[in-house]
Amino acid sequence: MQGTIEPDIGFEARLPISDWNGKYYQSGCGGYCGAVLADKPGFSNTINEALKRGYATITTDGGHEGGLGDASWAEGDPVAVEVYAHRGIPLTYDVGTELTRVYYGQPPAREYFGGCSNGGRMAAMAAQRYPALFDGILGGGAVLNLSFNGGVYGSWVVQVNTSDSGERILTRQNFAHKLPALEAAVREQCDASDGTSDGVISAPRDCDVDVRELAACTAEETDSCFTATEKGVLEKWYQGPRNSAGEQLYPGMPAGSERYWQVWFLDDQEQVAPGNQLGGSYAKYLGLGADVDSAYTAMDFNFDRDPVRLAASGKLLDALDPDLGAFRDAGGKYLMWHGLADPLVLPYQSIDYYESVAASLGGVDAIEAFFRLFVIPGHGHCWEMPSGLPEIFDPITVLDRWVESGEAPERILARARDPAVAEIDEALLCPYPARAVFLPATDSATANSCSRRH
Ligand SMILES: [Ca+2]
Repeated sequence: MQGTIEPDIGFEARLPISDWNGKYYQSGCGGYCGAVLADKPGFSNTINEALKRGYATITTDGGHEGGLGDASWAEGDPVAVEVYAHRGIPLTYDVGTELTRVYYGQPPAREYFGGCSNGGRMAAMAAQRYPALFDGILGGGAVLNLSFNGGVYGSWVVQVNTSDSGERILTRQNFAHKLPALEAAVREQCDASDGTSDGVISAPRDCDVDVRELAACTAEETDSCFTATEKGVLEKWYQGPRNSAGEQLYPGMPAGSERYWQVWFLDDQEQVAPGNQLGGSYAKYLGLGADVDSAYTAMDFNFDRDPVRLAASGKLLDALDPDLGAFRDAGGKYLMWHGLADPLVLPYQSIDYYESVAASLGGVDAIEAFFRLFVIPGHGHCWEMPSGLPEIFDPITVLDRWVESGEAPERILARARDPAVAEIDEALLCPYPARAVFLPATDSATANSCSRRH
């Protein structure tokens, strides 16, 4: 069934006609939301995978209509911004659980929330601000620090890839064909930085890519050489945003994330890439608000003056509160994951957040009874395209088993999306700070534990 929840949240609820498992599943929405995507496939801000498993489900448009990369709906509408920030979560919960109760004649026995990207941010908001609502929470690729990831990093990625004459420098047409060679060269540089030369970059933050080592173009430009102009952009992309005093404001593109740039940051002739839309839109409509005029673009963001001006929006929209004590005390379980090669929503914010919760609540040993983070080497942003490494798992089943049994997941078996072209078939994803273990297929029956990590 479809409808609208006050003040203006469009929704679709799908409830099993038979074989209801007695539970409720509420989905988040990605980007700036703006549409009810009830038929979206996979596990990223979707309901059909939960529906197939017998859950009563609901998904929403986040409280407004608009495009995924366009936040113009926020202009002059603080109520819509608050709904998008976090208020939509309990408003949807109240209606979704009531619909379920009326339809089946009994309330759901368990309630879950799941989302990726902005939906992952909503998941964290649910744990932080509404700790009693959900028995279990799934959050992947979460843009926890939305104000800086969107406003600072998003603006930087656009600005340093734009020429003085206003043209985009790296585009899909002129650069996508070079990404495989770039990825291979960066892997060569960074593989061993995590301590193991296994062809996998498992600690991208430990490697500073040196673009001077990349093959230069000489007489003829090929798919595997890089011009000085290209290297200039690459250096800044890997380095990340800095102000004019040279202070680091936010990290840069993860080493190993290159293949995903074509999805998020390389414009083609017809269309601005979604990552470039998202960044410009944050500062204009959410971050700087009434202080900017209608002609404002990402090119206008000032890295000296503007980062502090994002604080008010960050207070509302960022999901960085490390105190999950109320969620823990309510008995909730929180399964978080993040791709280490996510160039859109940098994985370090999930890692840093996990560390902050640990610091706030007695250390990793104390929090892992209710909160676990699984980082996934090679995985990009919410399964946007295959990584070539194991990255497919069923987070709903993992979480549900945790909630029902009380036993936290010690490992998650992930499989490659397309085994025919994958470099490695299977991996054990391990709770942070342990690293994933990559398995030859023949070893999967025997290798069944994550190395101890403390
Ligand atoms: Ca390695």
